[in-house]
Amino acid sequence: MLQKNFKKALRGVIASSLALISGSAFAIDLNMPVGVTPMSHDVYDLHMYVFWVCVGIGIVVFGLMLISIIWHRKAAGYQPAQFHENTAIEVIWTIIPFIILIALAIPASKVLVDMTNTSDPDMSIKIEGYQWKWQYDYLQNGFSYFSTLATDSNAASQLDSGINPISVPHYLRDVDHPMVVPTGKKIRLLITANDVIHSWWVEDFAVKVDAIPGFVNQAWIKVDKPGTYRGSCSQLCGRGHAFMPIVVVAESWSDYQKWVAAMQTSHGAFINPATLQPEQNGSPVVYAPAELNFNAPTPAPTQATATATPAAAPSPTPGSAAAEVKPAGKPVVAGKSWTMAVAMVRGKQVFDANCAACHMADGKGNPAMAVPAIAAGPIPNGPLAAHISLVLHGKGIMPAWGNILDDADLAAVITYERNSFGNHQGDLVQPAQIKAAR
Ligand code: HEC
Ligand SMILES: [Cu+2]
Repeated sequence: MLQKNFKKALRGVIASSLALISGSAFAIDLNMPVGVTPMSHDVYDLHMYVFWVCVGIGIVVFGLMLISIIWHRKAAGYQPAQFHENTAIEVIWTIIPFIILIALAIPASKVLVDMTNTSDPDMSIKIEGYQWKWQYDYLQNGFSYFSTLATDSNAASQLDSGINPISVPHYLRDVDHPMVVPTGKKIRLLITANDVIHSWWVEDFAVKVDAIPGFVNQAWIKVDKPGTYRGSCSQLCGRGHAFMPIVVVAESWSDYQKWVAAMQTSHGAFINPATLQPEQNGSPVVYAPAELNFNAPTPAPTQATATATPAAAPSPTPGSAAAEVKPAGKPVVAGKSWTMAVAMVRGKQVFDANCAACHMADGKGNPAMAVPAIAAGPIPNGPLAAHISLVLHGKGIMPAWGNILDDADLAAVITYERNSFGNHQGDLVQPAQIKAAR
């Protein structure tokens, strides 16, 4: 019986492996990818060079062995030659490997030195790892944003979601807001982490650099051709390690500039709530220009609208990147006040990106993890000050969001919690209130 089951299982495994091979594996290169940056080309060339040196050594060594074993075998009557303690041979087989090692070390060191040469970049992007997402900070442009797992991947990855991951394009390899870079420019990456060690790895760039709290590691890229490049965190960083993919969109300098301008405009629009009155023209408010679609250069699937969860936020335009743009260190937003509609839209996005993992998208909490519900919860329906304080400072496994989100995001998410999931507190929290409560 057991044997029968085992055979059946084995047949299944073999059949599915064969299907895999015949389906796609021939399309999969067995070699390492050539990549799209000068660094990745150098790494690839180095790899090929070392590979051919190894092939040469293999041919010589196994060739000699084969000749001895097959043609000079004892059974064929050969007498072994005697060259014990032959100085000449010993010197030769010491010198040859030594020369080979030098011949490998010189080009390898050259590539290594090039890799660390981050001097004189055209621009710098700070990349910060969080449990479990990435933050991209465009240092010269004054904005930053979080890049979290795409909502369709997230939904499919939930226990008993009933969604077949195979039906999700780029399952666990897609994000809501990719990192966007221009092609043909030298970009310095400053890589660090906020909580535990992560590692930023994009194969096509030949960049795999540890993100360590308190240290800033460096790498650089110069992407040859426009496209979407995918990577992942490559340092086991906790429960959500598999759920913090990396997506980099490379586009031409002019497209990139348009994107930057859109980010800045939307950010500017955001801090001026007067332009965002939902009542204007009687039409539903559009919080971000259409071209602000983060996935713009790749008209490919899903993500532009992925944040459009069917929940009850009054937002017809979920692509509103504006909502997650942070005012890089400058508390521009803090002095301004905003309207309920603006706060609620942004609050929903902040909630879905940061809080839904534990409190669930429907606000019902997760009893298995001892995460309380926001719906009808005592704190979201109690005094505001206690609510703000809990979110700012955390408690137990509830993170201290004061260190992670800015005043505007916090004000928005707290407003959202107090007025969603059946809670009707009616308060509209202003960024200034968060600032005061810090
Ligand atoms: C890692 C899981 C986790 C995440 C992510 C998380 N929370 Fe919590 N949260 C908790 C836990 C656990 C508690 C219960 C804390 C306690 O009382 O010990 C909690 C409690 C709360 C409460 C009090 C609920 C009540 O009535 O008791 C609020 C409000 C809250 N969280 C807001 C947020 C907000 C806002 C975010 C996102 C910015 C967030 N949480 C993200 C785990 C999480
Ligand atoms: Cu990680």
